[in-house]
Order: sequence, then structure tokens, then C-alpha cells
Amino acid sequence: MTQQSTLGRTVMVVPTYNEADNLAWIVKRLRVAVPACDVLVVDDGSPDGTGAVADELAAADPQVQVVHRRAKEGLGAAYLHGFAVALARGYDVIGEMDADGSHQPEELPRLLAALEDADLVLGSRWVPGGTVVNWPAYRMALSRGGNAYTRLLLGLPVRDATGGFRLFRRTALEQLDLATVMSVGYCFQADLAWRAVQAGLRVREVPIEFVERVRGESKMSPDVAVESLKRITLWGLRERRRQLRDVLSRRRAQRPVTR
Ligand SMILES: Nc1nc2c(ncn2[C@@H]2O[C@H](COP(=O)(O)OP(=O)(O)OP(=O)(O)O)[C@@H](O)[C@H]2O)c(=O)[nH]1
Ligand SMILES: [Mg+2]
Repeated sequence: MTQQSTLGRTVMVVPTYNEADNLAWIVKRLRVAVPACDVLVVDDGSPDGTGAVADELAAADPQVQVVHRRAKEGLGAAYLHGFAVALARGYDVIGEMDADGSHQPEELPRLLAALEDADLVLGSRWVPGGTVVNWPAYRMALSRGGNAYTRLLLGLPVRDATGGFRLFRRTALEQLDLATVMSVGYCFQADLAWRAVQAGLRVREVPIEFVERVRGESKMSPDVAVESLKRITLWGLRERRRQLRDVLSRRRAQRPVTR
């Protein structure tokens, strides 16, 4: 059985694209770190055979499940598919975790503990106690800069909106109107954090140690970074327009009626 303290049944959704050298290693660590937690691998038809590795893991362990998608459609699409499956299968807590070892399953118990009084828990590199291991200076600057930009533009009260080691209560996911999420790459993470804050959900950040992948290739591309920049700027401008409209309509409402 997969009972997780008072939180209920928990599943970590793990998107994969060409992670054949990492998947078994990370799934094993996850199953050891939190034995009650199930795993849902969402593979986008990886040419390196990750899908077959996932099938073997699932055949050997009833707590491991796999969704096969035909082609690579981006992290956002893979997560949306995984969330839909996890919700349909009745999980109470639905999490996100990379397969490349950057997110350490051994830190998951701390994230789960934080969810006891939150709706969304973000594993965070940029709160006190959070760190990144083995990143070159330019990656640090990119992530810190991107997060500062997002915080400033959207007024998002989160230090690390782009990380992907997270836990949602199912009730939180159900409130986020996932059908309207268009983000594909990194901004998928910022998109969901932004929606959660706007929905008035309790969002908590927990420091994590993020470790740069040792095996396999990053799927980060300039396209993905540009998509984030574009979308976050667009949301920010919309937000400013909305705030301006609010102020103007409040002023109009306060104006004395003259006859
Ligand atoms: N299903 C699916 N998984 C993906 C896709 N793109 C990335 N992933 C997975 O998402 C996770 C994060 O991707 P990474 O390539 O590590 O991207 P990243 O962590 O932002 O980049 P690095 O810092 O270089 O590792 C990994 O488990 C990938 O295999 C995709 O299009 N489809
Ligand atoms: Mg990675």
C-alpha cells in the first residue's frame, strides 16, 4: 500500500527523454528514500531506449508506472500528461522530479513534511540553505537572473520559480486550470507557481541541494530559454495592465458624483 502519513497516496512524476543511463539509478534511490511513494515515468519515445528501461522497472515493481508518449513535445506537455494520469489514478500528492540526478530523492522527506501545511512545496536553490553543485558561473547567473526577473515583473513572491522538484496537493492541481497551460519549457514551472500564487494557494519553498547531471545530455536549449523570457515578459505586462485598470476603476468609483 502507498499510504504517506496524513497526506495520502503520493506519486512522483518523472519525465524522461534519453535518460537510459540515469533512470534505474534515480528510481531506485527514490524507492529507498520514500518507500511509500509511487513513481510515474513519462517518456517521450526516447531513442536511447529509456522507455524499455522504464518498462523493465515497472515489471519488477508494482509501484512504478510508465506512460509512453510518441514524440518529444517538451517538459510542460509531458508533465501535463503525467498530472492527468496521476489525478485519474486518485493520488493525493503529485510531485515533479527530474531523472538526471539533479533532484535528490533523499531530500523528498523534507519536502513532504513541508506539504503538511502547504498546497505546493517548491524545492528551492535560491533560499538560504539551498545550493547548486557543479554549475559554471554562467548557469548560476542565468538561473538567478531569470528568477529575479520573474519575481520583479510578476511580483511573484518566490525565490526559485523555475526549479522542477515540487509537490502539489491534488486539490492544488485541480485549481490551476491545467487545460489552459501553454508553456512548454522552463516557463512551465514559473507558469504553475504563478497560477498557484494567484489562486491564493499556500506555496512554501524548501532549500535543496541541486546537483548538475553527471550522465546524459541536457535538453536545455536557447529556444527553451527564449520561450521563458517571452512568456514571462508577456504575463508581466498583462499583470501591470490589470493593476493599472484596477487602480483606475477604484479611482472612478471614489470620485464624487456631480449633478
Ligand atoms: N518526457 C519528456 N521529458 C523531458 C523532455 N525534456 C526534458 N525532459 C526530462 O526532464 C528532466 C529535466 O531535463 P534536463 O535536460 O535535465 O533539463 P535541465 O535539468 O533543465 O537541464 P540541465 O541542467 O542541463 O540538466 C529530465 O528528466 C529530462 O529527461 C521532453 O521533451 N519530454
Ligand atoms: Mg537536468
